[in-house]
Amino acid sequence: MRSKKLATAVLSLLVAGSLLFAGCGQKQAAPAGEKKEGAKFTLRLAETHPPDYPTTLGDKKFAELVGERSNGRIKVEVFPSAQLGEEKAVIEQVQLGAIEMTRVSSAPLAEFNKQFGAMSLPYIFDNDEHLWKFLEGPMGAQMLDGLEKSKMKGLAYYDSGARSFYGRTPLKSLNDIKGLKIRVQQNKINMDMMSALGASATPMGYGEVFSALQTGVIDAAENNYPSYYSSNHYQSAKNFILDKHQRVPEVLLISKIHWDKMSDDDKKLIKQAAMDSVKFQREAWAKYEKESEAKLREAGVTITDVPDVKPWQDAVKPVIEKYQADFKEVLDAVAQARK
Ligand code: GTR
Repeated sequence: MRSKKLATAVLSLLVAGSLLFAGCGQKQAAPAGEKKEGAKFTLRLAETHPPDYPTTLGDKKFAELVGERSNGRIKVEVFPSAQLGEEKAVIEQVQLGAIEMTRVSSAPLAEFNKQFGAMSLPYIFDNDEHLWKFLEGPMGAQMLDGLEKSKMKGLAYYDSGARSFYGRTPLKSLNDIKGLKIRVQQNKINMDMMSALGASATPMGYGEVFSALQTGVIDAAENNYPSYYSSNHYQSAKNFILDKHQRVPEVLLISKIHWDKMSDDDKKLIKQAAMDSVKFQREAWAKYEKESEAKLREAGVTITDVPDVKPWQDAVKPVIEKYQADFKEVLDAVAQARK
């Protein structure tokens, strides 16, 4: 399904790339400085989810605010449904400046900027409130800025709820996870987490998971209710266990190459619009999370609650221990946000 999309992605990149600076009467990407002083330009924003998904709704809100506040001078064009490629490839393109913006999960970002790996550590956040207190605190901001080292500039965080396991076979307890082949988001912390749980990790792009579950290449995967539902993974993996092992925030970001070409006023406008889109995105998230849960129950998915996550937390302790020193600064801030 996605390989066809990839071909169209390349095509749309070429087309969009040549149109990008059409407003300034240019055919090629402009050299540094070109976007200064009231320049008219377009920013393409790559999104992996479908048009009605809450992160896409956040992207579109951001686009709307940028359009309004710049009186149509700056256009943000959202490309949903992985039209511009899978997350990992998109991040590479953003680093090169071939795609201007994206909304991605912190998990694939970790392979490009080490600090984001901390966001994949299991059970470091107690609940949403704890996560958001951290994200809105000084370390959250520092991590977004720290992306500059990796040729990107982080603008804001979006909500992504909690991730839990789902599989083709009944999942009633931690024991049922053992021995399974589980698809993970592409980073090394997730690989370690699966070993700690006695499962084997299969990293792959999000778009490949549907057919991998269908054909039995993998036994299970993990995600939040909205992704589990909108990706149709529930059709072949009908067993969901609410272990909530991770809360991995979404990040809205822009290529540093393009960021550096903008005037200070435009940078302010873009940063503010991103931050102002967060409230809308979080509301859209809460709504869609409830709706998707209801639709999954209606579709006959078996949902198992985990009233006590302690055995799960104990099982993944070696992962925290392994990375504790690497992520000390972030983990200290996580602990601080708990108070
Ligand atoms: C979703 C996230 C996506 C993608 C996906 C995955 O929750 O919003 O950006 O990272 O998970 O599992 O690959």
